Amino acid sequence: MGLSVTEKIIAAHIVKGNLTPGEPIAIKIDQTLTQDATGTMAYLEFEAIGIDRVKTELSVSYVDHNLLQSDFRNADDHRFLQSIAARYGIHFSRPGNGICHQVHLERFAAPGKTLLGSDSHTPTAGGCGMLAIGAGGLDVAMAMAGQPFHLNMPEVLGIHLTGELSPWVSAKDVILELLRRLSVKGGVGKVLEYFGPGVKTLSVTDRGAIANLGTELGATGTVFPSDEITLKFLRAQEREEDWKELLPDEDANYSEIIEIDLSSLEPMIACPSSPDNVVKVKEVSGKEVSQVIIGSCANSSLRDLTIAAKALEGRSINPNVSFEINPGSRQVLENSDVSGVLRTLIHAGARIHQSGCLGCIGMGQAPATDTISLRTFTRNFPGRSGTKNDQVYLCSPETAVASAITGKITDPRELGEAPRVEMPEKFVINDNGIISPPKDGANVKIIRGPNIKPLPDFEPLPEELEAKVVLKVGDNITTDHIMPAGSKILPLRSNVPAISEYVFSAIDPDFPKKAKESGNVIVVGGENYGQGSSREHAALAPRYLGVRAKLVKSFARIHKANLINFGIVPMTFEDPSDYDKISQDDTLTIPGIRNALLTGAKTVTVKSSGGDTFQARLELSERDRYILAAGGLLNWVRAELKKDG
Ligand code: MIC
Ligand code: SF4
Repeated sequence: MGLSVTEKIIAAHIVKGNLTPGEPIAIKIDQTLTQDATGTMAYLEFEAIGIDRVKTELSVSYVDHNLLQSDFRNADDHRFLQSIAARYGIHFSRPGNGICHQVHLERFAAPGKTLLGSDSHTPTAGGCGMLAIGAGGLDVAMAMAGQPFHLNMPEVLGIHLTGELSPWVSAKDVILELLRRLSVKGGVGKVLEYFGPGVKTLSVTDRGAIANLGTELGATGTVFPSDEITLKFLRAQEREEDWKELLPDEDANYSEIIEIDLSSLEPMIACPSSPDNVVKVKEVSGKEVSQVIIGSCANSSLRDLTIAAKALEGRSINPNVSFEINPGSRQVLENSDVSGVLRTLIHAGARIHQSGCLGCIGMGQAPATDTISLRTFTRNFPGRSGTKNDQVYLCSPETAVASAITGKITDPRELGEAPRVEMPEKFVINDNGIISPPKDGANVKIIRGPNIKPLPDFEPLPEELEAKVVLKVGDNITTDHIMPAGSKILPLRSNVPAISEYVFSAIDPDFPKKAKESGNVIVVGGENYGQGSSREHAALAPRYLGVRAKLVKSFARIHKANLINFGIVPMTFEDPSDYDKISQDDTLTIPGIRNALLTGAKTVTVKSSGGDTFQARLELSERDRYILAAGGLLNWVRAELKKDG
């Protein structure tokens, strides 16, 4: 039986296990990336491991999230990140140089390699034929220390593309259509691999946009083949030497195949407030909009800015719309200057911002009360924009610009003949925003601001767990619910005691107080618990408040891994209807939980103060179990290192 591209990359990197889906494996990681909001913690963890220099082929630290400097804290973090990068052999991408995923695709992504990033949209680089996976900061720190990455061998879901996109329809519409069909949990445990004749009609930028939003399906990663289109892109980036061909075998076996005829797709839009709440644009057209933003790691490339500019030639922005451009990288910005795209956008009335995540993570750009904001972003979870009861829609740059012109949600096909967009044979390239580390960093002084607090220590798991249900929530709870972001909370990412005061703040502002009063805490939830970001603060901060276990119907992959890393036991209901037997404020007792973990038990008995007894499942590898018993990954690694002398 032939292999898919995903299986070929995994086979070339596997250090433990085999290619059987669902079984635990470990793979060698070639490259890592971090961004500033997760990076400060990841580097503190790397320091705590005690290695002198990173052991990867390439590690890059990006500053793209916390760009707002309303006091010293973010600026201090930037200096910390720059100094620690030089100390340990990491490339540093300066603030304003661009969003990690866009810059990585441009300057570092390489077919056939593995990339682990402390950001959930790391799979964007899969558009360039690599296996790129999002993870918590501690897993990335371990990869920088030369340790393999542990995961369950994913199923490889084949997406067979035929046909060609129609005018005014673009990559974002492909992935929105997939979100419509599969929902935010349709990709859990899977890598999505695209193949078939339609792939050749998509540029690497298009492929990157599709791979980026595979994350919203809950997928472990998205992989495109590496072909002559990939070569063309790498040549335009003056990185031809990084190319190698990587195609699936003719008889590659996919666990399932989904057919998409690109020619049949229409402009699509995700309505508030979930990326899978997708309909055709024409079904919601005519609604008034107050803000339109082209940006984020999904859609802020030169191609995206160019189509917007071409559509705007001879037209102006509607006076009731704030039309904003967040270029994905300085390369995008500089090239749009050279090509005249920038001038057209400015002339038409666009507000041009610096390169970075900005409003995508609530760092400014909050929309006005009770108005619609149309964004080319990745996520529209409730309140993520910074405005209460926000109405954020996600769409393509084509739909965005058409709506900015008319002031209403508009199917871009109404603009008439579609402009042609050509990309340059060679981009203008300038790497002065990326600082290479010195050969020897031993004498580099690490600069720490007063907001950077040491990592808390956590004790091992007790033999029996008695914990209070301080919160019971429903399905599809996101990490934005658990540990919100935004301009007020993000500057606290290097300060666990301070950030923990905001855990679950949008659901129950008293959660931190109640948790601290309760001693041990358990949170009960529904399906796809912890979807969304890779932020380990959504595990670390609750653990700091006393959360010792979570009992839910199902977990999202990265959040479950983060819970394990910080010693919170992830359990699922053996019988999902037992969820209804638990009330908030019940106390749950799990006798012998530690022993159950260490002896490999598949279930534990949970006794509720409400009088019910039921079974909870422990879907964990042997390694996960040791980590949990030790109270978290750092405790376990330190103990292992001691054993090795
Ligand atoms: C996001 O898009 O939610 C973020 C902000 O990029 C997160 C990372 C973080 O919370 O720092 C992600 O996607 O992992
Ligand atoms: Fe940044 Fe938004 Fe992309 Fe997250 S999804 S990396 S916040 S642009």
